[in-house]
Amino acid sequence: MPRRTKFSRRASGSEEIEQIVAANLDTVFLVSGLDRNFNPKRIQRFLVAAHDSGATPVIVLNKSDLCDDAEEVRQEVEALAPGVAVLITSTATRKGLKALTSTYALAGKTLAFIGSSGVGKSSLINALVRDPEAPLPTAEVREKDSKGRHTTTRRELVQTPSGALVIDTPGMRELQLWGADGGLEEAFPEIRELALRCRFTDCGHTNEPGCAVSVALASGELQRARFEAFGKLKAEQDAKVPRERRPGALASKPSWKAKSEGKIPFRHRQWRED
Ligand SMILES: Nc1nc2c(ncn2[C@@H]2O[C@H](COP(=O)(O)OP(=O)(O)OP(=O)(O)O)[C@@H](O)[C@H]2O)c(=O)[nH]1
Ligand SMILES: [Mg+2]
Ligand SMILES: [Zn+2]
Repeated sequence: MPRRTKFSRRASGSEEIEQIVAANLDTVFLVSGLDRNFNPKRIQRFLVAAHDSGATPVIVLNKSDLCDDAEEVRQEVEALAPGVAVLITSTATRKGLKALTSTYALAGKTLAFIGSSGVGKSSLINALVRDPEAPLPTAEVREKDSKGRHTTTRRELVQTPSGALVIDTPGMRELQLWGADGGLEEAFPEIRELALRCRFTDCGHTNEPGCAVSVALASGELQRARFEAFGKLKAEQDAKVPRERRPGALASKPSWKAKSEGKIPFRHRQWRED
């Protein structure tokens, strides 16, 4: 089937290769464990890739039985992920599993569980699929740091009793951004909104005149931590995502020679049209 959505990352190794983790997803569950695995920066990074995928991201905070105040963590995560649903689950107490089934595991929908090793992706899928005959393998995490043991080693698609298709994926050691399909801007909607009001369409939000982002930072309307997180991911994306993979970009950059011969106009700053 043609790919409608795809969750990609840069394959590990030195070469610039796209690894498509899963395609045609309706929902991508970004799973974290509420044990020592919890890492808000990682969630933010996964969120950018999930927004780029075209599927709807949902953040799953699993192992709530191991956390004294999951609601407090939920609030922290909601602030990192405006507009994204945050679910609190536990395969041990079955908390949140009904919501997962009744809202997302619907007939004809395709879901994938993504996250680092040991967060409980396979355990959650086993709970959804409820097939005691053939459960997906799971294994205990390391005591001292809650690190998983990379138990799932291949991607696998299973069906729930309701008719949803669920993809289990191996735990990711790292997620390097691949695409640049607007996922970063979607993950930081308040910055996107502000940037639309900057005078220059390609404003770098540093010292440009008429920069709405700088004004919002100065007034405290925009949190500096949010802007810095955005800036780091943007720099990574700009450094790693070659121009030709950015949306609307030319397949190859016009050469300096072609430019200087006047065949291709020099790129110049454009005023935003009102
Ligand atoms: N306390 C607690 N343990 C859980 C929960 N969910 C999963 N676990 C345990 O966490 C360990 C890792 O679970 P897995 O399902 O294998 O994790 P995974 O994300 O699939 O890991 P990889 O396949 O290595 O990527 C297992 O020992 C599970 O029993 C939970 O909600 N609470
Ligand atoms: Mg697994
Ligand atoms: Zn600006």
